[in-house]
Amino acid sequence: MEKLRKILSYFDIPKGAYQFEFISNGLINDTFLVKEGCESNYILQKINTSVFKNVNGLVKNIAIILSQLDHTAYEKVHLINTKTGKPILNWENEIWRLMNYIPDSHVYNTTNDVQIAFETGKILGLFHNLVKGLHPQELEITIQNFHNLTYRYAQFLEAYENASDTHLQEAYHEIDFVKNNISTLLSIDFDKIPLRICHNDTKLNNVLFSIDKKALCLIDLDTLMPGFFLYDFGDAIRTLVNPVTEDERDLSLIMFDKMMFSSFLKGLKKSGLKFTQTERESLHFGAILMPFLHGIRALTDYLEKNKYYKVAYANQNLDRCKSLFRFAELAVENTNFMKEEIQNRFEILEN
Ligand code: GN1
Ligand code: MG
Repeated sequence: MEKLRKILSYFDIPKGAYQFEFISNGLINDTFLVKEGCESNYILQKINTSVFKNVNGLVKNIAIILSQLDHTAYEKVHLINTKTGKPILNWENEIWRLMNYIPDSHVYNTTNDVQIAFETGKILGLFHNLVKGLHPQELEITIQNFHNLTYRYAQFLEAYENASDTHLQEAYHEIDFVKNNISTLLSIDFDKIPLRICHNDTKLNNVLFSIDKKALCLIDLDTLMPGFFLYDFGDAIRTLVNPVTEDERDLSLIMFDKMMFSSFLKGLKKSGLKFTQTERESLHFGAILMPFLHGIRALTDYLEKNKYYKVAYANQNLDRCKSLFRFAELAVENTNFMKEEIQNRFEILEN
């Protein structure tokens, strides 16, 4: 607490009797809600610099994107400068930042509410509409090969080679799942899909909502980078269309909720975002690729004894992998449904 108070004192905010509440949603950075009495005022965050090695690039990207997000229907979370006018604080080799807290805003970790799905589609489309004027190459790469399956597979193979026998036995089925499915997933041709600026972590709990269930904005802008829309599409689908969390252990609870999928599409359509034909044809694949890719990443980290993600218990990464792979299977089963829905709703294309 004393340390947090000290860190906060470097930022350019009014003096106050602030208190700190740890927010446990993120798996990478350390996040705290800064409150004064019952009022929530700020979000204080320590950036994990072993994951985000290019902090200057990350800060630059966020500044570029925030300058594009001016719209009456988009509420921005911005960075609050330090007293010396810097957007981040470098304190004893730690990097900290402070952001405004939008009053009464909150996130959903899971939902089966179709309005939330609609709103998520709408805000994601608005975000993409607002940033599409920028050239993707204007952004720096904050994590190399972040959604590159070839790279993630290579990381997995290395972890597999070096894993303990116990880990290999425990993860036997999941390793098999990777081996059986990897070639199909790697065969997808990205060449004709347009590169866009993507958020690259559009899971449901990175969408901020008001109390009357209106989506306000996307949060967690650390992975803003060039990418394909199917990435953002897939991350939103895997967390919206499945009513349980990504580490759910009861696999029978994992579902592909078609109503939620359609509501998300309706919201996306409402945003007016347009796709090229190849892009439109790639979207359903995002809903398969992203849970698979996150599953491989979780499995790799399990085999490496949890070096990357924060875990609450030793097998949590394996549980995440099982549940993500189960959703990927369900997405495959729903391929035709997804394709038809996407085609029926998005007939107007850009070239
Ligand atoms: C990590 O820390 P958090 O929750 O924002 C990860 C994402 C995953 C997510 C959950 C930089 O994000 O890719 O979707 O966990 N971010 C990074 O699976 O690895
Ligand atoms: Mg994130």
